[in-house]
Amino acid sequence: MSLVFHYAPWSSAITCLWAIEELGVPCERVKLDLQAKQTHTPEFLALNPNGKVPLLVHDGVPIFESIAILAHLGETFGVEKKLFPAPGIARAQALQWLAWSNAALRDAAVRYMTNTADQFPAEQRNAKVAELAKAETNKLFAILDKHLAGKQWMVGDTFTLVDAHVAGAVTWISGMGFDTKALPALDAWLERCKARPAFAVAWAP
Ligand SMILES: N[C@@H](CCC(=O)N[C@@H](CS)C(=O)NCC(=O)O)C(=O)O
Repeated sequence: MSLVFHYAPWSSAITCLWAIEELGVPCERVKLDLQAKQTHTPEFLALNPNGKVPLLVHDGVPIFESIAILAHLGETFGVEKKLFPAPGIARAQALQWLAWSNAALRDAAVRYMTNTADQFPAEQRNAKVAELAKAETNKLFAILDKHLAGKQWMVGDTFTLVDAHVAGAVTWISGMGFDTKALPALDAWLERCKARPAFAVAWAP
């Protein structure tokens, strides 16, 4: 069995890196420099035509999109280790929160970032779009806080890779100035997630 994982620090790949650490599976890691356009070489584009990380190559077969990678790693290596639910209702809930994290939460936060951050040309930024994206992100944080009220983890009674993925998104979004302190259940859960040794490894520069 061979696993090769392509990533860049502080990118969408970090939650998959966190998952690989939690699972403890042997996996070659290839660190790429996004500024140097290392995801746009012909060799990389042949594996992922989108030119983006994360990318997992499992026994020679490339898999892109963080949710697909995370779910694949979870169902292949995580069920016995209780890091991913077995097929059934809990598995559906896991997929539900993974999809929500990317399609709703990250999407709103990316819209906020691209309409506020200096790295994007001023003439392409729109203050109204940024305001709406900020409100949406805060609304989604409130939904997460409500879901976590009275719970330790996102799905079931133990930490799973779903916690890693969603907490990874929340950590990144918090870095843009979104405060979690007024959301007690979310904030306490985030601290529990960040206390895991794998978090520090995944977020290293
Ligand atoms: N929806 C994708 C997002 C992937 C993505 O946007 N990756 C960015 C880093 S956060 C990237 O590799 N950008 C490099 C580029 O576009 O040149 C996922 O979740 O895997």
